[in-house]
Amino acid sequence: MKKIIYKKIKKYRREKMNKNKFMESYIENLQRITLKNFAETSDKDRYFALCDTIMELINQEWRNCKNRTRRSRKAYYFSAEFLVGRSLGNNLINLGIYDEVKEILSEIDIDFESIENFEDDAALGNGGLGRLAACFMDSAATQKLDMYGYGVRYREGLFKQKIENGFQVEGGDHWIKDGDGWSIRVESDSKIVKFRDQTVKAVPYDMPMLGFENEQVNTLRLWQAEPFEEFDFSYFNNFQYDKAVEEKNRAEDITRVLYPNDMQREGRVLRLKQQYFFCSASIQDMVSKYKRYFDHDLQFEDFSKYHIIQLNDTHPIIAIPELIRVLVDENGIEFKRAVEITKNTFAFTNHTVLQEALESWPKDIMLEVCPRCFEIIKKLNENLVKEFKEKGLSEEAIDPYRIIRFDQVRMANLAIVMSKSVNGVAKLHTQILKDDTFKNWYKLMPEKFNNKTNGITPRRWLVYSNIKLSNFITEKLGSDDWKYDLTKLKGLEKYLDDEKTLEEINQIKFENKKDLAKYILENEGISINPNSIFDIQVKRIHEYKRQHLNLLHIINLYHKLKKNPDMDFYPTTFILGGKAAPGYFRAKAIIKLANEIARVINNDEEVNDKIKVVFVNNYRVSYGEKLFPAADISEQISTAGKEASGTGNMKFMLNGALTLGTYDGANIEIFENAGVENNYLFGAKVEELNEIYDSYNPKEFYYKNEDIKDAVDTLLSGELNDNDSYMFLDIYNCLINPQGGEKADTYFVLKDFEDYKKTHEKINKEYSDRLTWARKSLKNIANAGYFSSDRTILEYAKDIWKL
Ligand code: NBG
Repeated sequence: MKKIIYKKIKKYRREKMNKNKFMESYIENLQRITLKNFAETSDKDRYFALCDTIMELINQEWRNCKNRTRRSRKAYYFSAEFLVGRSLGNNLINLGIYDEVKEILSEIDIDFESIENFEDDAALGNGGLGRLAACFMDSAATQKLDMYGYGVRYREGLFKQKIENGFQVEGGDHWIKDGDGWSIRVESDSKIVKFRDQTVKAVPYDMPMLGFENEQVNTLRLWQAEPFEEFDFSYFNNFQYDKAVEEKNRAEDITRVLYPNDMQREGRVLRLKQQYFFCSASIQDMVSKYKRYFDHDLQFEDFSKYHIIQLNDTHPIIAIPELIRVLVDENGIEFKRAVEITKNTFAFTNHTVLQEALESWPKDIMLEVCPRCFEIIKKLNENLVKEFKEKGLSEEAIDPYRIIRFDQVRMANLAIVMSKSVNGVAKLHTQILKDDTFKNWYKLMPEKFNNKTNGITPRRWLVYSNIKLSNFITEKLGSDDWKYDLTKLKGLEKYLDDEKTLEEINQIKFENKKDLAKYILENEGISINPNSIFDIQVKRIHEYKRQHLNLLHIINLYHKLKKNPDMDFYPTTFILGGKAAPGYFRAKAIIKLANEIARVINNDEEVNDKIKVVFVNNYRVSYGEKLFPAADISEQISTAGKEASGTGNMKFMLNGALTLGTYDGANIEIFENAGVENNYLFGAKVEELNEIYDSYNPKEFYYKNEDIKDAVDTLLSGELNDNDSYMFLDIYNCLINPQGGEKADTYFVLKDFEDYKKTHEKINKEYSDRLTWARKSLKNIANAGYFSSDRTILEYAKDIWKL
C-alpha cells in the first residue's frame, strides 16, 4: 500500500473564542433579520440567525483563501451532484466550536437540537456519487488542498419520499423555500449561457467548505439558471402577463429539478441542457479568471499548469468541447493548440459498469442544445479515426473507439481520449474497467488508467454523528489526532483483549440503538427493541443491490419462526430504506414488498418480539447520520462485480458494524483491512458468475431448495397483498419467469440465497457471544483508517492533480 502523507495541520481551535461577543452578535442578528424581540422569535428565525453569525465568523478566512489561491494551481471538481446534507452541525464541528455554541445557546434557553432539526438537507444528489463529492470537499479543505467545486443549484433537490399504503409517493423537496443560510449569491460573477434556442443567465451561489480545525475555506460554486431579461415588458404592457413571464419560467426550468435517476439513463433534452449549463458557466468562469489574473498569457500557454478538472462520471463531460469552444471561438486559439491544452486539463472518474448509466447523446439532441459543441466533437472524432487509420487499423477495429457512432455521441469515449487520467473507485471496479468495460482503451493507453478507492469523511460520519464513540476513541488514544489522520485508529488494537473496553464498545452501541429506536418510534410509529440485532440495509433501491434478496430471506425466516416458535433465535430488527427512481417500476415494487412484509410481521403477535421489519421513510443524509451509529450488521449484498465501490459500507464499518457482504466493490478492501474473519462474506465471486452467465438457470435453485421455493411462492400466495398493483408478480417473474426476452434472475438472487441464509444463521448464533462480537467490532473500527476520504483526496492530489 502506498504511503500517504497527511499534512501537518496547524491546530486552529477557537479556544479563545469570545463567547460574549458571539452571543452578542447572534442576538443582534436575530433581532435584525426578524424585527422581533428575542422571546418572540421562532426556531426558524433562530436557525437563520445562527447561520448568519457563523458566516460572519468565517468571512475573513474565506476571503483570505480566495485571495491566496488566485494564482495557484487548483483542482476543479465538476459534478452534477453534491449531496451535502445539513451544514450547521458539520460546520460547527469543523470550526471546533460545536460544544461552545451549544453551551452559549443553552445559556439563553435555546435547545440546539430543535434548531438543528430545522435545517433541510441540501439533497443535491441521488446517492453515493453525490455524497462522495461532498466528502471530497470536506477532505480537500481539511488537507489544505486548493480544490474548487462546480455544480448545479437545483431548486428542488431530490424528491421527498412518502410511503402511502406501502407505496412510494414522490413529493417536492423545495429545500430553500425558507431561505439558504449557507450560500452567498455572487451576482457579479454571473455568466451568459447560450443554447441554440435560448439564452440564460447563470448566477453563482458560493458555499464555504470548511477544513477541519484549520483556516482553509474552499468554495463550492453552484449555478442557478435565471432569465437573461427578467420579463418582456412589451407583453406586460399589452396585458399578456403569462407570456411576459414565459421566458423567466423557461430559464428557471433548467435548474428546477435534479433528475432522480440513479444509474438509469435519462435521455431528455433538459438533462443535457443542465449539463451544458453548469459546464459552460464553470468553464467561462475559469477562463475569465485566468485572463484576469494571468493577463500576460493571452495564448493560454500555462492554462493547464494552473487548472486540472476532475470529471465526476459522465455528466460533466460536455465541459471538454466547451473548453475548446471558448478557447477557439472566444479567444482565437488555434484548434490544434486548444485540443492540446484541453487534453492536459481533464481527468475522468468512472463510477459504474452498468451500461445503462454510461451516457450517450443522440446527435439531434446535441444539435438542439449545443450545436457548436457537437461540431467540435465531430472534429475530434474525425481526427481520432484518421489517426487510427494512419496506424493501419481497419474500420471495424476502430469501431469501439469512435466518439460518434450511429449518430450517438458516446460520452465516456470522449472523456477517455481527451483526459490525462481515467480512474475507477475501488480495486475490483478498476480491474473490471481494464478487463472489460474499457478494455480496448486500456490496451491502447494503459498508462492513463488508475484506481482511487473511495472514502468518507470521518468528521461528518463519526465525529459529528456518533459523538459517544468519537469521545471514547479520543479518550482511548489519548489524543484526537485521528480526526484528520484516520489511520491512527489502528492504535485502538491494543485494547482488543481488554474486556472493559469491549464492554464499553457494546454499551455505546446500545445507547446509539436506543436513540435510533426512539427516532424510529417518533418518525415511523414502529417500536423496536434496542436489545435485538440491528441489521440495516440503506441505499438507493436497485435490482443489482438486491434488496429483494434481503426481503426473500426475511419471508422465509418468518415462516420458520411461525412453524417453530421455540427455535433458537436471537431477536432481530431488519431495517431497510432508500428511494426508487420514480420511473423504475421494479424498484418501487421492492419498496412495496418491504412495507408489506413489515405490515404482516409487525402485526403478528406470535413473532413480533423476535423479528421486526422497518422501512424508513425518506432515507437521506441526515437519516443516515442516525442509522450508521446504531447498526450491528451492515448489509452490502450486491451481485459481485456490479457495485463499483459503495461508500455506505465504509460508514457502517467506521461506526463498528460488521459487514455482511459479497465479494464486491470496496467490500473486498474492507475484508482485507479488517480481516474477513471479523465480518461475514458470502456469495459467488465475479469469476464464477462470469463463467455460469450463459448457463445459469434460477429454476434449478427454485426447485431444489425448499426455502427458496417457500420465499418465492409467497410473492404470489396471497399472504402478501400488493393491492392489485401486480408488483409482486413482477418480482416473481424477474426471478423465475422472465417476460419479453429478459434474462431470468440477472442478478443471481436465487444462486446466492442459500449462502446468504446460512451466513445469517451464523450471525444469529455468534451475536450472543457479546465480547467476541465487540472485539470484531473494534477490529473494524481500528482498521477503517484506509477509508477516510482524506486518504482518497490526497491520492488524487498526488497522482493525478499534482497539486
Ligand atoms: C456510484 C456507485 C457506487 C459508488 C459511488 C461513488 C453512480 C453512477 N455510481 O458504488 O454505484 O460508491 O458511485 O463512487 O452513481
